[in-house]
Amino acid sequence: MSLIPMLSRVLVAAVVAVGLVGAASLAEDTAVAPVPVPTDAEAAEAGTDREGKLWPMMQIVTFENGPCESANGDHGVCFSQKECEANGGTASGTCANGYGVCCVLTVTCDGTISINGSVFQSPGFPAAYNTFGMCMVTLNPPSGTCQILLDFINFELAPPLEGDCTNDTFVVMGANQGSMIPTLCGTNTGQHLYIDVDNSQGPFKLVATLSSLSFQRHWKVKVTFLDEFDPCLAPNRCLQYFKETMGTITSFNFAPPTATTSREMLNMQTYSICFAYIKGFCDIGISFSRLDLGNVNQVCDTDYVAVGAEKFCGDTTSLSVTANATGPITILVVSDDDNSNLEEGFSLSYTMMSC
Ligand SMILES: *[C@@H]1O[C@H](CO)[C@@H](O)[C@H](O)[C@H]1NC(C)=O
Ligand SMILES: *[C@@H]1O[C@H](CO)[C@@H](O)[C@H](O)[C@H]1NC(C)=O
Ligand SMILES: CC(=O)N[C@H]1CO[C@H](CO)[C@@H](O)[C@@H]1O
Repeated sequence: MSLIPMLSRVLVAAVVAVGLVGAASLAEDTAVAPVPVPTDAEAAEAGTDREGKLWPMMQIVTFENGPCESANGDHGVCFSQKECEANGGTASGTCANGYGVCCVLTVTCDGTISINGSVFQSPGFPAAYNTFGMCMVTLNPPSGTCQILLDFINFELAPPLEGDCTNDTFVVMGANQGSMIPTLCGTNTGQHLYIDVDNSQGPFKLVATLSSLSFQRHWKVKVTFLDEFDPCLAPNRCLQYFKETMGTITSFNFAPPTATTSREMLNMQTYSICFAYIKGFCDIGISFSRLDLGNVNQVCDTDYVAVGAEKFCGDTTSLSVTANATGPITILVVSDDDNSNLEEGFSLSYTMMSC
């Protein structure tokens, strides 16, 4: 698509003068914005025509439709007030130095998402949603979209049973043929997925299929559309992508177990975790605080984590690896269709090391 960001234009009336005709039709949008209002004398001087009438001083303010944080901490998109209303959003707080509103665009079951930064959430969020059946949204990405980023701001579905998502599932449809997007369930708050769609005609859907099991299920998934020039784009075929020099990574459904949830590796996973290349940094130090996956005798066949070409499995709370920087550094995660041992998965922290 383009390098040109989506923009809003707001026509700002600094002085509303008598005799102003047709200003509303000039404007794509108007706002009374906190520009300094001139004194009467200044205004008279600046805006008085020869007949002595006051003319308004109009100014068009342009700002980018970037991400913002709403008054109550939600994720929103910076829009003009009118654009926010036209798109069915809820304005909460301001952005762009007060010229825009932080517009929270939430969509729920049977909705469609076409605006970058919209959120798919369960009805009544954060209350428990206990309606049996399917709750899905259709994604309608702008043309040129080659990747869709899903951020799980909140994600609680019924837990797996021996690694299988037998009760609830969350499925992404429309990814490029051949990319294996894992079926998810359990707790995945804070996780993210990059979905390659550059070679797919869609349809693109996020589908939550909910069992009749009564459960505190609720979710909130932010949808970001990325085009091929986007600096946020992940390398192709990476399900997860980490761009900071340090951070923590866990397997899906690795949250602390509660009375109704369990920390359990999900079955049938094969995905790559990738790291950004940051100037000045070479090797990556990887330190597992938990690795509970596959054979304890270190024969890593169908359940393992591979750092480069080296596979790791077993049951440990301390394991450190240095990933060499020659070529891309990736972590491959693999699990088979059986977790009758209730293996937990993994949690690691990583640090990019200076060259
Ligand atoms: C899923 O549902 C089945 C049938 O209701 C039940 O036996 C099973 O324990 C449930 N699994 C979980 C993880 O709650
Ligand atoms: C969507 O928003 C993100 C920032 O949240 C931005 O990086 C990206 O370029 C936007 N995508 C499009 C297609 O405008
Ligand atoms: C070239 C290089 O940096 N090699 C290192 C790769 O990582 C191992 C540890 O996993 C080191 O022992 C090598 O020196």
